[in-house]
Amino acid sequence: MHRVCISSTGLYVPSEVISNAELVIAFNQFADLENARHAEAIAVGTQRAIPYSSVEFIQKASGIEQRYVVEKSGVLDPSRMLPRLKPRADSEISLMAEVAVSAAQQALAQAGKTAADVDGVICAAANMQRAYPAMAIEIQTALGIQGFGFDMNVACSSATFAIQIAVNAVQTGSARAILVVNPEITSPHLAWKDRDCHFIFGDVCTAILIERLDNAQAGAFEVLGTQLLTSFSNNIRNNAGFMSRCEDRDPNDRDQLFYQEGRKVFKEVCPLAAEHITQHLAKHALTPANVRRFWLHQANMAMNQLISRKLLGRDATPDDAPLILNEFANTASAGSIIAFHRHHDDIQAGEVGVICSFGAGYSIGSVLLRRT
Ligand code: CO8
Repeated sequence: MHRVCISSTGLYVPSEVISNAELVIAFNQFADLENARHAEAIAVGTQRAIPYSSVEFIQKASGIEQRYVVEKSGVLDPSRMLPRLKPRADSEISLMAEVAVSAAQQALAQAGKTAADVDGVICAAANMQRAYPAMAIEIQTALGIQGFGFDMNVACSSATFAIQIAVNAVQTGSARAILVVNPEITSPHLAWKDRDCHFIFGDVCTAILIERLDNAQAGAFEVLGTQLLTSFSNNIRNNAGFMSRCEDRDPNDRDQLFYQEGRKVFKEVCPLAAEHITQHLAKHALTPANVRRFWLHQANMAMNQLISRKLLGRDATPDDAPLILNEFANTASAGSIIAFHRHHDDIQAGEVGVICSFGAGYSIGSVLLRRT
């Protein structure tokens, strides 16, 4: 069995940013338009007026200050409220593949590796652009990697679950190195017309190079172990799928996009995640106090504070558990990887850290790392 490490990461950030203020202005204009259009029904009480969103609520409830998106003009157009994406011909690279190639090339360069050193690509994300051919195969080919590629989706835990698969493959020798890419283009799946969730998500792509420790540069993060958990819940859902049109559904039905019971998710997932991490550490004769840094999933600031408090028995500092969601919002499975990407340089040789994701499914994945 080979020892395995995360040798590098890469991050693609879209060039367009939407601040909370811009988002709320567009939403409130949309609410005015809709309420004027349905004024009669609202007056007689057969329809409810759409209430305004507010910057103060968003900031306080989530900690999110802005989000990057692949296209903002369509999102901020109150008569549209979704990104405007140009259709691409089959002969052109698709959007998810393009952003994944960018993040992957960064990861390869950072590790001093080329496509010839890699045997496989796993494209792991909460939403895939199409059913087939697999996004990963297009990414693999665009990067010039000989070997294999496949897609997988475990919502916000897609990245950590893919890390476990990649680690197993490298450990047993079926691959020398695997690139895990997480093109989280969430904006097309977000209900921008729903004030309960219109502020939650942003677009981004992360890449992670997993390889044999004996092939990696000094300073790589050895994977000491991975642990996955799933438990079915309807509290975070998206019913869009290939059967929707056979059900004679309106493609604009609310359940064809992301929807959730945010409060229930908060209450149920926080204890599960804290318990999961504690159990995982115990298997390695460690406790949360032995951990130098937690790179947690980035859905909600208060959620991360609560999980850290359960783990450490005190409030976590930004050094214990850095937050990136103020800048990026929730980027589904990429969130904990962005936190790692941005905040690992100061970890010393021998120190231990934990990447942990949690989200729809429910799904929880933790990756225990030690710097070499
Ligand atoms: N502006 C002003 N008021 C608002 C707004 C708004 N934008 N939104 C809601 N309110 C109101 C509500 O209507 C409610 O009013 P009232 O008390 O009169 O009913 C009040 O504010 C309080 O609302 P909530 O109870 O909903 O507020 P919370 O404090 O619970 O905060 C959160 C809402 C931020 C959503 C919070 O519950 C949360 O973060 N929960 C955790 C959610 C979570 O982590 N979900 C994970 C989802 S991600 C995932 O798993 C991956 C999915 C795949 C990606 C899909 C990509 C699109």
